[in-house]
Amino acid sequence: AMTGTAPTHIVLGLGATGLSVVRYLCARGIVPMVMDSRDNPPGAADLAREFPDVVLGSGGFDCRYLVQAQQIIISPGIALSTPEVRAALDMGIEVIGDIELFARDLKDQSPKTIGITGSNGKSTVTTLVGLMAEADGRSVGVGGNIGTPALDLLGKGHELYVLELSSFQLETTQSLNCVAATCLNISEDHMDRYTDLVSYRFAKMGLYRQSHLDLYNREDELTLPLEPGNRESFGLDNPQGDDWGIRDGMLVHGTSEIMPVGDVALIGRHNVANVLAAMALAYAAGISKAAMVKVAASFTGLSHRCERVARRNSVTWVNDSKATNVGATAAALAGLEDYPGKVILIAGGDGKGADFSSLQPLLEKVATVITLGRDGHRIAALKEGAIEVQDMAQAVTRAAQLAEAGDIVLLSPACASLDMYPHFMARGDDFRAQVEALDGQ
Ligand code: UMA
Ligand code: ADP
Repeated sequence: AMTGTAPTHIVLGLGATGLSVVRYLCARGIVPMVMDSRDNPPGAADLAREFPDVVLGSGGFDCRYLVQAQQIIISPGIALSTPEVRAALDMGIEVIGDIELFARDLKDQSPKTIGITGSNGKSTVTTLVGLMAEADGRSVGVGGNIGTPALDLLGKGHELYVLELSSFQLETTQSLNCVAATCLNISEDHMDRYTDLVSYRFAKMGLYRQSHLDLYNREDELTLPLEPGNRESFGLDNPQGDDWGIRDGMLVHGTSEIMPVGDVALIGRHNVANVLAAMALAYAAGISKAAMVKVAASFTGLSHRCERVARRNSVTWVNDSKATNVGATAAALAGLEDYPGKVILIAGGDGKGADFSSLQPLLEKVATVITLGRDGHRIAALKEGAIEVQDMAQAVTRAAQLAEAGDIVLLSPACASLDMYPHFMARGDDFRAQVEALDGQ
């Protein structure tokens, strides 16, 4: 039971973010109260061990405390429209996210943050910029939505921070002071949390207001800043002015040539766009061209993103488990348009309220679609002869029966994994394990 005087600070959500906020506040002498709607929040054991004085209320949000707080720090997994949160907001209580705490901590310093948002490619670009900074000899902190909570990066003497930012995090952030920031692309995602694409896009666009340089994608008009400001663009075509692009087979910045496109180690056109975006951001932070080129020519990608995990009997198996929305799966399929063999696609999972119909034309190139998960049947409906299965083992077995030499089997679900797995990594690992298990058969 919660007794005693009401706490001034309440942390909502006890996942990775909530724990990082408790750590941050406690280190500054503020003992918050924590609430989580889950009966057994994932951070409960860590909290009890590290911070025995911090009270945890689980299984719901207690309005009696919320309406008395000075400040509520909300986790990205909790919607601002949650009734208990709305009640506090209506009473004028400040509700902010962990990224806003991070921003306020750095507010009196010269800008040293690079912010990256978008529907797809965030983790790839965030990693590229971090590696470029390291290759340039900088002490850099890389975190945010990519995994390490932003607050955990502070206090380590970093001269630069590279943050991956989700639309959820940006909804509760106003004070970032970015050297440069980008919205890489906008396509439908998280339609279970947003009423429409406009409100989802609006959340992401908020990042530009918090940046000295707005980097947008000139091939995606939805990424264009809504307000005037210092801006630059990237794209796969010939750029104008000081923009970033491709001319005569070379990556270029304005009139200056950087490297041949063919030397980029990542595969796929969308990844060339990611490399250009990373270079533009790195350049804004003063990172040397040599460091950018070195990383672009050597980084072959993160796992679970169009990752080749096996080649057996001349069939290639690709794990793209991180494709948790339609746009990412569309990019993977577009990259295979000229593929000479058959493509077998494994898709489905938690669709988050998405409209899958835009996938239909791309499925023409696919020989067979195998679906699984809660919303798999909605993808199966888009392709004649689609096969619905119960789990990954069945999906991989069926794919192996259908695939012939020269074919490719692609796991690119267009859905979140949470209906069947704890996260997309577990789904990709299962795929890989099932493919490896084929060898024993
Ligand atoms: N939840 C509840 N009740 C609560 C709190 C959370 O049911 O009281 C649920 C949420 O609805 C969600 C899950 O718990 O399904 C996790 O939410 P969380 O806010 O506790 O998440 P954290 O563990 O703090 O992790 C968050 C990001 N997660 C989300 O935004 C959902 C992580 O991004 C991020 O790495 C981490 O902070 C550090 O910054 C993950 C993610 O899936 C990878 N992000 C989404 C995406 O990329 O599509 C946005
Ligand atoms: P995010 O962090 O935004 O989810 P990732 O870099 O982890 O982005 O990639 C997620 C998925 O999106 C993967 O399936 C990947 O192949 C695909 N992807 C990466 N970059 C792009 C892009 N620029 N456009 C479309 N899809 C992309």
